[in-house]
Amino acid sequence: MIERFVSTDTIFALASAPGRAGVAVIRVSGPSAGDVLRDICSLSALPEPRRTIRCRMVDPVDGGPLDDGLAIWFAGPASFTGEHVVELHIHGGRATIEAVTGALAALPGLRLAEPGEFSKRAFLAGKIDLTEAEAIADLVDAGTDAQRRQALAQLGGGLADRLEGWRAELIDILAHTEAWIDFPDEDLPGDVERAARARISALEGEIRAFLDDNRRGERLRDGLQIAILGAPNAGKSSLLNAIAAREAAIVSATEGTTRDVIEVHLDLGGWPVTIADTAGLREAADEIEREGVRRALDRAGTADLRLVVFDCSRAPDAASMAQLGDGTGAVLAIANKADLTDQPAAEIAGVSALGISAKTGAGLPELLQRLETLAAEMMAAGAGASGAGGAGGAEVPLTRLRHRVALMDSADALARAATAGPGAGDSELVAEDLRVAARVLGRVTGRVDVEDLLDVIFNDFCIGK
Ligand SMILES: Nc1nc2c(ncn2[C@@H]2O[C@H](COP(=O)(O)OP(=O)(O)OP(=O)(O)O)[C@@H](O)[C@H]2O)c(=O)[nH]1
Ligand SMILES: [Mg+2]
Repeated sequence: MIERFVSTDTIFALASAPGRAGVAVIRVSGPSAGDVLRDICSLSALPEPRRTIRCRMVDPVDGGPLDDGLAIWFAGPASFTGEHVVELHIHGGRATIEAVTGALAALPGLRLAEPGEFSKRAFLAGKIDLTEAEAIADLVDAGTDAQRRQALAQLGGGLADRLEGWRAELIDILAHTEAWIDFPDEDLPGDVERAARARISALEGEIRAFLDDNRRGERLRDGLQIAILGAPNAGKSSLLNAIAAREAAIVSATEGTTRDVIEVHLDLGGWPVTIADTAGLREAADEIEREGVRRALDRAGTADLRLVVFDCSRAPDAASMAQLGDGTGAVLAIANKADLTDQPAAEIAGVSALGISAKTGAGLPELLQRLETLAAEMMAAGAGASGAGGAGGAEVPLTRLRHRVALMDSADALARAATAGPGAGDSELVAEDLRVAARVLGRVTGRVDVEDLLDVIFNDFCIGK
């Protein structure tokens, strides 16, 4: 268990995005937050907590006017960080923000917060667990509705509850196992051991089933990665531009036009998608194009979905056919330039192809619909979610590799525990494996030794990064 943390310094930061806006919010947290509020708003006493007050703000050092705004007092521990917190709602102009933050920085004991420091203090005060802290960062970063819903469900404890449930079950099994270690001769019935092993196996199965989720939560958080591949001049860049509805990539009749990977981020019916246009696949003569082809193949290897584009007025090329037929991952064959032929291929190398014309836009709505369906299949939470708009209340999947690795370690430890031989000596090993399994689960939510993780997790949080 982490020792509860009491900070001695008071931190402040702009909580809203930097730049020009109607309103900006500055948060102050720490022991002297109340003094800051009294001084900056010239109050003789602290206002009622959680009530907005109108406030003519002045520089506490020289009394100069700062702004006319609003302030809210949150008396600790009933605040986000568990400390005394003040929110100042000021006009969102750059000069006003600079004047107020400058005045705060000049006060003794106050300093600018580090990235993620408010959330870190909230975690250390026991207000939120690590998965909830991560959910706050995801909510701030959510660019599509499905991402927002996933982050909100995680913030509501959807993931933490499941993990803590497993940990509680493990601790209970451990208590029984320890009983059989401590009293081996006390004639503990064999069925106690058998029952414990059955529970261990059942838990391992449950965790493995949860892990077998096609990485949907991580995909939704990161966005589905789609790579456009194909021979030079097949119309890959034209397709990217048609999907993005803008001239994102250069199109020309010269083969080998695209060399770098060009990415476009899209919201497809609520699902976040990154589409990457790549260099045409061929034995390139010059060094730059060769590097482009290498990058294209790299993308092909990491993409969640590959769109392999063919010019249907020409014979399919071997490199693109190889992409279709390599048997790995999801692929969609696209027969482009349907406007040039009366009979666009309905099938290429045994894979059914979607006929489109990037030039005229024919077939594009069908392609977009297909992509949206595939995106939903690859990112929607388990049964019950009916698309980006219907994921509310659905189970919360794993959203980070950190969670996945911990669950895999936990399941492996349980597998060892379930299969260790009978006997008192082995019971010790079983108990040790159960402790390992419980510990790695506890690290996901932050219930046990996570000091080494905190900087890694919270430094990643930053508004407007
Ligand atoms: N008729 C017709 N021409 C197309 C279509 N799509 C692309 N083109 C043309 O085909 C040529 C190549 O298009 P690009 O989109 O640059 O092809 P690419 O696959 O990106 O080519 P590289 O970047 O060289 O690999 C251009 O002259 C386009 O105008 C289409 O659907 N119909
Ligand atoms: Mg191109």
